[in-house]
Amino acid sequence: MFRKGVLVAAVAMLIATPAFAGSCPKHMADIDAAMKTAQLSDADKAKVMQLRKQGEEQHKAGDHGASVKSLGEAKKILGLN
Ligand SMILES: [Cu+2]
Repeated sequence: MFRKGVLVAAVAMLIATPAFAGSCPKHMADIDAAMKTAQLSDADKAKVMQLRKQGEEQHKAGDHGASVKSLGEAKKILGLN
């Protein structure tokens, strides 16, 4: 029973982790694509770039929850989400 539980946990992590970690680069790509055509004030543009940078750093540090939150805020300014 113990071994089966470990196996189930390991498989669940294998499935869940890449999917979760993988959503950050997708958000970054969405932001980069939207920035090319975005009609934003300089202040909003700076805010988006700041959040985009912060999100990337959080992602690289393994803090994907914070990263998704920062990138989500950037996307909100861009009118995405
Ligand atoms: Cu991430």
